[in-house]
Amino acid sequence: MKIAFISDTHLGYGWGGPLADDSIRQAREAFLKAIEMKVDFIVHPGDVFDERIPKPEVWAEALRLFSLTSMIEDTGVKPVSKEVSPLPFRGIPVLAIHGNHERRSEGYTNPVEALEASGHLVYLNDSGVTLEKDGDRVYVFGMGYTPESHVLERLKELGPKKQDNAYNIFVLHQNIKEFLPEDISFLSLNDLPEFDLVVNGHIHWNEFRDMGSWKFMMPGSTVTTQLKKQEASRKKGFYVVDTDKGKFDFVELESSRPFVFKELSFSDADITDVVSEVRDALENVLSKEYTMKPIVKLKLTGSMKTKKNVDKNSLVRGFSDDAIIVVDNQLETESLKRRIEELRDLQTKRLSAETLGLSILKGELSRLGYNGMDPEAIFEYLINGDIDKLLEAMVKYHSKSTS
Ligand SMILES: [Mn+2]
Repeated sequence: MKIAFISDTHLGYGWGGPLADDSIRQAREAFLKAIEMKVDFIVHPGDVFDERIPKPEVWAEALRLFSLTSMIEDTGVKPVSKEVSPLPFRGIPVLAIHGNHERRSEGYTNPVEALEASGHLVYLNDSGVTLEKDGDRVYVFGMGYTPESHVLERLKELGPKKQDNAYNIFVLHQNIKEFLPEDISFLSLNDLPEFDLVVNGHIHWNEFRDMGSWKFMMPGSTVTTQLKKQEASRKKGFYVVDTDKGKFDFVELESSRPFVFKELSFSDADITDVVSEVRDALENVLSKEYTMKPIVKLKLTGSMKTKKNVDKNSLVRGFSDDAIIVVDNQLETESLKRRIEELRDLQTKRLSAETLGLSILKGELSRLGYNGMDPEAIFEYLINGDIDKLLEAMVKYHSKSTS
């Protein structure tokens, strides 16, 4: 069978800001290309949405997107089990797991589940489904995002088993040490179940590895959101796998916004050196032609002679009409000024009140040295006003971890 793997669409990313259309336009191109290539079904390894509670405007775009696949002729792929709803099998079926961006605590409905309820996809919530077409069978097992500290335990609990006489695919949405060692990671390639194909979301650039008896693949995101260095050197797109021919093709998107990453390092520099070097770099980057306004990320590292604050406005003045400029200033500066800049940066990224609130809560918890329950779970209870539920969950968490 021919399968498209489209990941981390982050629908609604940057909503209300200059990047608002990117996630929708780029996901749409991926879906339309997959339809054109006549794939038998689509797998989405998580982060369908950018937020756990998307705005109705984002919902409308998402529903339009997922309707594209159901408005065409059936591919003939059917679930083997009668218990699976027939609704997502109109046109091209879509299977999906939840990512960290849409994961919600127990007792709440996440937006991927809501898409299943409306008949747009099959939600693999730590479960598997067998699909069949013309006697060919593919088994897909999905494990939704699990907080990294629990992932090894969860994987052991689930113990996903391959099926006989089927092509076996395992889908997850986690960090993996080999690719992002600087982030919190507990999982390495060796911990993964050796299904014929293992597909991971979460990491936003594409990778393919032949592991001998099995293959490992990451489609990356369809939209630039993490602004990591590796994202700048690789094209956005998705994978199409032909299980009969053993072919793994990466399909590039044409509508993706250009992203340039530049790191400038200084040692004992004057503020004037910093300003002029940054401006030279911007001038150089922007002397090239782009299909649309690029995102330019400047990472400043090293030290300055005097601990003086670098004013972002003086760095980017005159360039901000031609590019979306993000300055990651890691030069030594006074901590209060840096905190103000952090807040300003959050504002310019136009984060929603929710994301802003969560990042403030995370900061405060880490300042207090609290490293118990997942801050995202705590936040979820708080915004829903479920204080009793939160206390209950905390008591449960801490009694479990001390016993
Ligand atoms: Mn993601």
